[in-house]
Amino acid sequence: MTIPQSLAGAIARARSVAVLTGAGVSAESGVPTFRDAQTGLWAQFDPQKLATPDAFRRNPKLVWDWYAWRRKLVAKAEPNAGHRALAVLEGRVSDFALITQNVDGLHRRAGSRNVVELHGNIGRVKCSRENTIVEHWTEVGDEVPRCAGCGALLRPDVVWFEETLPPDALQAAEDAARRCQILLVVGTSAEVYPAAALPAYAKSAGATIVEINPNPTPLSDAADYVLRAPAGAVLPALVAAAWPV
Ligand code: BV8
Repeated sequence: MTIPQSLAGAIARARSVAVLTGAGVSAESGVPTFRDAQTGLWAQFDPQKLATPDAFRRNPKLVWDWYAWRRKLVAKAEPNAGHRALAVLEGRVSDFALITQNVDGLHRRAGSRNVVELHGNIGRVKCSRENTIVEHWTEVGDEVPRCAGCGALLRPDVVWFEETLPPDALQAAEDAARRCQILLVVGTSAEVYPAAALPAYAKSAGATIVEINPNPTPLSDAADYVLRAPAGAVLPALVAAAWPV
């Protein structure tokens, strides 16, 4: 993967870098992206129709089982070279922020520390009424487990469509987008808001926008650099080009 010298030099000199990742950065870890066709039992379902409060209200068991299936997939997945390169990059840049739309926790498992999880984390479960995080729960037969405190159904601690993002996370992401000199946008179809608005904030603040994605997205035309290849190949090459050994 050849990295333009001008980009490698800009990365090496940058004081402040932000990264926005989507499901594509976990694709090479075997975690299906949101728009990949789902497999097996879930092939018949559209994730955007399942990841909603209404779906959970109408059929809590179906939604609970979908997340249990994805949780098992994520537990078996390992961070890939792209995740690891971002952890290395964090150590090389004085002001670094990793903003992710992913709920799989793979950035932290790869060693990234300043991770802003815009859409929550599939590994966490909370009470659907009190929003308190529940560490342990018992699954009784086919029932969706309930909160020991108030009896309400438990649910994954993720942000569904039509739900607002955690205000602190969104604020941290917007601040990072506005202050960075370079924004890497990796593995996202750039269609889900308000995350998809972040590159515009960075661009209007004068940042260099770099899209890393094998496919075009609505962001491609606005990007200063478009690296049309998988994140697992591009990100390690970017770090190697910026800091040649
Ligand atoms: C909200 C958690 C206020 C759950 C997810 C304008 C402003 C504000 C809101 C809206 C708006 N317009 C519409 C909305 C509503 C909605 C929205 O954006 N809809 C879209 C579909 C138009 N937004 C919301 O509802 C948000 N809430 O704004 O609250 C509000 C309140 C009421 C009414 C309206 C607004 C909440 C959004 C969060 C939803 N939750 N996830 C879960 O995971 O189960 S989003 C979910 O989809 C994922 O988390 C992910 O973030 C997103 C999918 O996006 P990607 O990550 O980009 O994944 P995708 O599969 O699409 O693309 C993968 C890309 O990777 C592809 O481009 C592919 O080419 C690339 N790729 C593949 N392989 C590789 C690769 N790239 C690199 N390397 C590879 N190897």
